[in-house]
Amino acid sequence: MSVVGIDFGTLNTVIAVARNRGVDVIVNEVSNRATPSLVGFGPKSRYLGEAAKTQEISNLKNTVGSLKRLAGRSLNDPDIQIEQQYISAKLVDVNGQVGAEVSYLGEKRQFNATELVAMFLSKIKQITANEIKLPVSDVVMSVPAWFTDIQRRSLIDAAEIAGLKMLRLMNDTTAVALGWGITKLDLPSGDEKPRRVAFIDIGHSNYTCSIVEFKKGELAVRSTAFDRHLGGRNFDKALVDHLHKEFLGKYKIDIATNPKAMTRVLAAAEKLKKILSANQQGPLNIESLMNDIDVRAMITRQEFEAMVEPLLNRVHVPLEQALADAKLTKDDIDIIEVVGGGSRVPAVKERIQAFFGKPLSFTMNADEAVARGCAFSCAILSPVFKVRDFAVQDIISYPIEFCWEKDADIPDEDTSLIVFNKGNVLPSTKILTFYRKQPFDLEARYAKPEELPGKIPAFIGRFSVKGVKATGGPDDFMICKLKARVNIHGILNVESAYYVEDQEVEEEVKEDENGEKKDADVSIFMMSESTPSTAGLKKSYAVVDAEEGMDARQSKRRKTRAENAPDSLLGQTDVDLSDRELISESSKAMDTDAAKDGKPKTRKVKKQVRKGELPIVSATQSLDEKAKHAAAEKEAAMVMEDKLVADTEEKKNELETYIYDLRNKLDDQYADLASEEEKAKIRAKLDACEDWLYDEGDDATKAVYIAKMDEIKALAGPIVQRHFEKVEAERQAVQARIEA
Ligand code: ATP
Ligand code: K
Ligand code: MG
Repeated sequence: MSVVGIDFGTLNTVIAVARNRGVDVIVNEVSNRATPSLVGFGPKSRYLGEAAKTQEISNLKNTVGSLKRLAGRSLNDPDIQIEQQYISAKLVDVNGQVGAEVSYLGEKRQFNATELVAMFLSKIKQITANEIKLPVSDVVMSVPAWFTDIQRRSLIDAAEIAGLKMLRLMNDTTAVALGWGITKLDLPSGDEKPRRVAFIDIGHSNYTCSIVEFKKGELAVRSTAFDRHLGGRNFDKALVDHLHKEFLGKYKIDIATNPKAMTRVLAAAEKLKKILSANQQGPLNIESLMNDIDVRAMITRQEFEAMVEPLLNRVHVPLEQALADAKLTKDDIDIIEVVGGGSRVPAVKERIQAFFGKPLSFTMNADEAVARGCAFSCAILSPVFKVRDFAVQDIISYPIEFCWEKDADIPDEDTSLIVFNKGNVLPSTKILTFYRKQPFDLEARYAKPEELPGKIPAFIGRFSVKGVKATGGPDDFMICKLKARVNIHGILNVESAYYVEDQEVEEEVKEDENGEKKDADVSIFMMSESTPSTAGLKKSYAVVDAEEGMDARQSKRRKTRAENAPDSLLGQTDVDLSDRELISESSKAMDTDAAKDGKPKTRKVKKQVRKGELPIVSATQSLDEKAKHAAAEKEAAMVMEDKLVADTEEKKNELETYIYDLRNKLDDQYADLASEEEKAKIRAKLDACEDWLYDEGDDATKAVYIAKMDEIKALAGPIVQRHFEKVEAERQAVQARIEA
């Protein structure tokens, strides 16, 4: 079982694996430590990763990049218009999600963003499996903190389509923070002031700053702020815009009219940008860019910085926001760690340093820190790997509210409530209480749509609570409890619902091994505040915080606890931590009849006793199982097809090489071992095969190449045998001489 971390970048993807002695970044099939995040399509197969990059210039219309930024988005989103500037394939609408239209296997085909991401992840899976020689399933993958529910669901669907099990989608900077913290042995403990680190990641397309507090064995993200549209590619674009104008004047060519020229200038601009990170000036030369014209330019760092001044002026914004959200000042930050390829621009570093007024740290590998952090997270979450426990507590990026229809029986009921605020810890579970006589629906949505990227709709999901009916009791309402959870991926679900009844019970007060009050009836839940009295019903709901803290430890603890959890009155055993925590919380507030004479302590409490489950029908933005299954089969078929094409190509190459080799050997080591007649016959066969290869045999099947090879081998067999015998005889002669 493997433990894998994936930094799925806009430009490059980095894979890290946990091995016995630590975490290593692995190389792909051409020994690169990062793989281009690109998929391409050809007449016979797909080109994924490096192959897509190699083909890019000659296959622009069928090459798609910026994959993660397409996931879960729609074509009419203004953000997607921005992406189209960086993507050479045509973006189209595919059943509501953006996708690409390409020519594949000689046909026009459309693939949606989830499918495109799945294709790339399936390549990442292959690269990893080839390198570590183990099957790959469990992964932790990075995601920008600003990704919403629908974007995250798309990435998880894509991973599943590719046959990967997502243990966690982890925010980029949180992954960096984990990688930083897990290796530190001197973190503050107990009541000491936590160590505060600002993690800054500037990638190819986006820029994030998280402020994170560390203590021994744990980290808590305090705030995360971002610029969704600031990264290396914006700097490249500034250079391209400049060169566009310069070439118009100097060479009278308009690169904007020629996609191939544009792509070549973009690639050259990126190279020039990197040169300018280390030098005061740099050249740009492109031969025969357009209309047979060679272009050249020389740009100084100063000129470059003037071009990107508007971008540099945005650098301080997320930093300020992150401090404000964390309610901290610059002086509270102990360390500023900077990662991401985009941070290598000297002027960017200068702006960040000027903002904080202190030196920056570059102790982490700028290109690999995210992937390494993800691999650590995967190791922590994986049941098969032992790693120092380190708890990771992240936060929610946008407030989430629930809305429902007014119940006619409850006159002054509200119809919406913000359940998860921005900055709420993640993962987190909250219990919602409703008083109802019949089944009802509720909708979850982002409370501030204007904060969402582009035009992402506020809608998150619709949840129908079934099985609700009038109780026939004094107030006739069923008290319905809904468990809403933002999970470890940052995705919202209503995970379960049940109903309770008010009862007075006497119970023993026990202490469990953690010194925590253990409640026998874990199904019983008491609200600590605003408990509506069923008599004078005022408010129809109450939300009680059941926040979970440190996910890593708890996700393990959770398993054992669920197993050990005593059966409830109804015999349900699937009680999760949040309930238990709630109970211990609310129990504290209760009176206990603590007998001092050694008799068991008991207390009389009014409790809501769990009476039964309520079925929930969820409509979220994940693919349903059937669609996911179909997509997975489609992907698996394409993987097989690609493999067949690759194998065929390999057999063809083998045949070509064999022809060439044999022809040489006939003049060399086989020369004296065959008659002229035999040799002439084989040569004729080789010539015929070669002619065939360059003609109709150029595009034959694997079986045909193998058959051709066998035909030649049959002809050459006797000679090869004679050669073998000759070599063997010589060997024996040498052996005999040694033994004599
Ligand atoms: P994102 O995080 O935005 O999704 P990513 O993870 O793919 O994207 P990175 O790999 O962190 O991005 O960074 C890639 C960017 O860094 C590119 O724009 C690249 O040109 C830029 N970059 C890399 N090296 C240098 C350098 N020496 N000087 C300037 N820029 C550089
Ligand atoms: K990356
Ligand atoms: Mg990145």
